Amino acid sequence: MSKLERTLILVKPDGVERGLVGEVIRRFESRGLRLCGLKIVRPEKALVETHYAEHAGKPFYDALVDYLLSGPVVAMALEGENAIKACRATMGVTNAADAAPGTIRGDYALSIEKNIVHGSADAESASRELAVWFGAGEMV
Ligand code: IDP
Ligand code: MG
Repeated sequence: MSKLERTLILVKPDGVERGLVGEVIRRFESRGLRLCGLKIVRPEKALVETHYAEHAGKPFYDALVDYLLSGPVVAMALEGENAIKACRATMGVTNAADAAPGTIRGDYALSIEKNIVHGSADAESASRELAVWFGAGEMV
């Protein structure tokens, strides 16, 4: 069934540092997703901890928070039919070493940690994460 959805995508600090912001946006826009929010931020630690609350306590959690704090992050809200699943497919799987060529992670990353992009996993995460990164009035 097709659903009009919004999802949160982040270009993580490694993606920004490597100049991949335009490439990431191009891939999502080419797929037919519409930008409805876009900004570059140096997030506070508390924001990153809220964003990644589901991973608190895992062995990689502290390194993950440090990674998100290591440089500017580009946050975007994307809208389209089945946007959440479509964006995850365009990104490729978490471990970039396993990500298929043609996906963002499969074309630009090799590691499970530094993997260029974040995308919301499901509808509940998407609405929670969009509210973490975008204030009222920051999306069109
Ligand atoms: P996702 O980004 O594909 O949704 P999650 O399992 O939600 O993957 O993990 C969030 C992020 O945490 C990953 O994108 C990656 O940066 C990091 N991460 C996940 N698993 C590991 C791990 O086993 N070691 C190191 N970092 C990890
Ligand atoms: Mg996730």
